[in-house]
Amino acid sequence: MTSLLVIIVLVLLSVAIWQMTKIFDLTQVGNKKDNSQVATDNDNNIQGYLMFGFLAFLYIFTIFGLLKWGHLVLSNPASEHGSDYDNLMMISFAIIFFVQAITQALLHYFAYKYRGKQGNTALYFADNDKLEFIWTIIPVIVLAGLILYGLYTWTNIMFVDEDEDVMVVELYAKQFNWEARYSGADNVLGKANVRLIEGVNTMGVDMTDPNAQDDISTTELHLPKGKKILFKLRSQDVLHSAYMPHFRAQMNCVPGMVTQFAFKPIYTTDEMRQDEKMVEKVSTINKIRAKKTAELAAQGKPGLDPYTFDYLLLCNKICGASHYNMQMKIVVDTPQDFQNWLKGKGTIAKAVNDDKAAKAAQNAPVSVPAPAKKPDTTVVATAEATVVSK
Ligand SMILES: [Cu+2]
Repeated sequence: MTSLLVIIVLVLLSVAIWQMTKIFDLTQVGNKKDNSQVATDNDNNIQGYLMFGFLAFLYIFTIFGLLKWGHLVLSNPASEHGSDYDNLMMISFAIIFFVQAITQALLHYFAYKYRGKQGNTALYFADNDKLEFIWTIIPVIVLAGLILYGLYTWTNIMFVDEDEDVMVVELYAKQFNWEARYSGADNVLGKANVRLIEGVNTMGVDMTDPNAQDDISTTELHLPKGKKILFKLRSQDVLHSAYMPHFRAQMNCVPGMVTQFAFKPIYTTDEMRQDEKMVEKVSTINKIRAKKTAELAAQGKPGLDPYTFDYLLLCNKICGASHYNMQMKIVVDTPQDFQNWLKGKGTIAKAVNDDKAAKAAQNAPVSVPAPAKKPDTTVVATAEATVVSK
């Protein structure tokens, strides 16, 4: 409501200023020698100089932005391929900055040089093959180089060696959270289908598949340092995107198909917390939080907890109302800590069986026949059918 009022006030203010300038123009009618709408040399000179003003604004804002916000970019990638990815981005940025610095200067300089002048006529200039060849061939070479380098980097990142010892983990996206499934000792994920989702089997794992028997589902993603992880990605409902910025990894999760991405984590969560740049970033965040806490305390409200760094899996596709909060904590452990963590987790098969047993126990009294009578086979059969269908 407040923003609507602000917008209305701003619109009314602009109308008022516009009307005032018209009144001012009317008061000047008698004084002006030239009241035509055709630009004079003086007007064109002003426009020409304004071109340089705009050019200066572009350069100053770019440099200011880099100095003020440049430190906000993520540093030190936490995956093996991360530095290749960062190099590709830095080279692309360097080329873009270099080319834009030159072309913008030329564009604005020529706009100034060939500004309108009284009596000037346009020169008819058909073409110049040499000039056209130069301005075509240079971008062709630069872009082809960049594209080839990009393809080479992408292929390297996406390549998963069949013989390499990778750990298969599934990430299951749904509105609005994530689940992870570890493939267990056989390192093969059991089949899964959205139609099989029922009760505790929240990922729709096919419990008749032998490969599914040792699968483990978790709501926190733990990864062992130094081991290549092959992520298999699925979605339960709409398009999501698994985004792990610190590992420079992102892949869409598409309903009805399995996508994949692999990377090797190279720093544990603890190591990343001690990284110089990360320490700096965390202390900046905590300074902001401390300031906010002081403000909240003044209003008698509880303050904010200090921030501690954690890797995150985020959703990077706008998938609905709570998309902004669709995240899962990632912990990179040492291989030993990872094994200890995983050991404590029960399999999905066990959870499903326990659930079945609990439900069967609840239904059991119904199926117990009265001792004196002949066993009522229809009731037993119905109870069995109920258990089977679960
Ligand atoms: Cu999402």
